[in-house]
Amino acid sequence: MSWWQRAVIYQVYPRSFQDTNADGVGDLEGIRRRLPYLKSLGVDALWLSPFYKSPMKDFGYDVADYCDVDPVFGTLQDFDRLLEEAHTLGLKVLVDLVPNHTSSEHPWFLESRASRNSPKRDWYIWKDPAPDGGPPNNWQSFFGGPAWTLDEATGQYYLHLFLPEQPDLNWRNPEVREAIKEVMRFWLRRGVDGFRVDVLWLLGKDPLFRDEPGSDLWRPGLPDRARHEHLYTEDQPETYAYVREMRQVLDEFSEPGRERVMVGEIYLPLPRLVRYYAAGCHLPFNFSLITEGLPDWRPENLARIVESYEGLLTRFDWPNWVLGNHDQPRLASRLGEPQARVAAMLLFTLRGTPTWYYGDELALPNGLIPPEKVQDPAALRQRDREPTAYHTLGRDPERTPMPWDASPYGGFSTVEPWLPLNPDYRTRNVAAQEQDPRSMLHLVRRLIALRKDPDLLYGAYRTYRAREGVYAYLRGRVACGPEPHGEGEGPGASARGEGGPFHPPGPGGEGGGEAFPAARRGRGGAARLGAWTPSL
Ligand code: TEU
Ligand code: CA
Repeated sequence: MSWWQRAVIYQVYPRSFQDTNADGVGDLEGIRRRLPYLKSLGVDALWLSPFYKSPMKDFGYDVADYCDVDPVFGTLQDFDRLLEEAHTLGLKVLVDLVPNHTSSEHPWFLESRASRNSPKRDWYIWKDPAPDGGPPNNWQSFFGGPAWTLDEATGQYYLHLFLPEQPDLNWRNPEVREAIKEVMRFWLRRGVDGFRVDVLWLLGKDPLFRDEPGSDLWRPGLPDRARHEHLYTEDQPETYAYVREMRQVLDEFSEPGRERVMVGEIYLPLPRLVRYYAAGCHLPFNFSLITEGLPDWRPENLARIVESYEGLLTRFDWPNWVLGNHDQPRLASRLGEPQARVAAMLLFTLRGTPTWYYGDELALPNGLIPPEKVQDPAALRQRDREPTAYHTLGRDPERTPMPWDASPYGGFSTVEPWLPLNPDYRTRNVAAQEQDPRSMLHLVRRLIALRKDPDLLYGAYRTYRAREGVYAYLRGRVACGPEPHGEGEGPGASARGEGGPFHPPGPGGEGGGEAFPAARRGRGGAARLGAWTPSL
């Protein structure tokens, strides 16, 4: 077992964690000062969203210099200090790698757009206009509108799957791949433990730039991008080769006990997601609880999700689970606090590495963003279309400042923060929940501690029951045997449940023997029963 298989990963959105220089924006020094909090929560690894030099059109996912820190977040020295202190505390640090696109102000793009003959022209994706002068094809941006912008000076369009200020790099060009691998080496040499790779599933593009076919699923109100299927703009065959190349760089820097890992942001259906394991991605983010579980939080549906994922993994693939991130509405707002607690129990007791989003341990709900305070370009671009509702769109609500205590601005800052604190921050904050043993904070801390139990870390998964408002499952160190005496009327054991052990045995070398014997006899013991009711 490697560290990243035992770890709980905690995502920090640096702008919103802790401000230390009174500019209303969180910074690296703030994260450093809050390391003791993260340590006390019991997490093992931090993933930091981008803190690189950026014009901040997409709050750091538009990188202008991959190898420097944006002044709003601090300096490279601040980063080194944060990393060193995290390591001293036994915390790993993953940084965000944004290889699909740069900022339009990155020197590479400035050079590329300068002329059609620029040596870096082919570092980005340039195409002549269609015969009518319009965009080269019908590809749509994730943020609405065409994925192509015309550069008047050179008369060609460039591709951007996100904002026009985020031109897509041309991954077919080996120089581009080498440049990004050099960026990886830069941070690996500084000592980072790995990367969360942004939009990994979008790196490859159809070389023929074919139009996307219309989607049957589209209806008014859905984003433009949903007008079309995504046959040619995502999950292309060459993307697997790109992943393999990146993995090789990580392996160059890995030693036994000190693997450097790749966590991949991949929004794909599970059967396509799991192929990224074979390509070399250690942890292709499994968003199925977000995309399929939160909209349909019934026991039967949750069991179905868990079983279909378990059933797709080979014995070399280590599972992982996620409930929230900086692009998704807050867990507590989707489920309400009681079921958010249940969701935490689920996340920390399923098989595989959990990733936790900052603030969810307080059951922090979506923030309320007044129209004039909207920051997210995804929302601002809807302003014309949704003049009365645009401020409820976008991703600001899940990016509000961490409420540390009841002081003005919640201990996040001494000045007005870049986004407002949640209205209830005087009662919902870290200090208040520390005092309350029944708080979500205490629950999450206890769950993270509980997860260190070998049964939960290494044990198999098996559905025990999933019907009539109850989802119960077993976790244990040995392979699953037959159904427990007639109880298996739910969806049943996972597809991987039959036969011999299908995962490495626990540290003591356990293995073999009867599956969940204690549970089957209806007593406590090595196997654990995870179950919940809405009364928690
Ligand atoms: O997100 C990619 C992505 O697909 C999201 O934009 C998602 O579709 C959207 O937020 C709706 O849920 C990554 C980053 O996580 C996001 O913050 C960036 O804006 C985006 O890439 C571009 O780098
Ligand atoms: Ca600051």
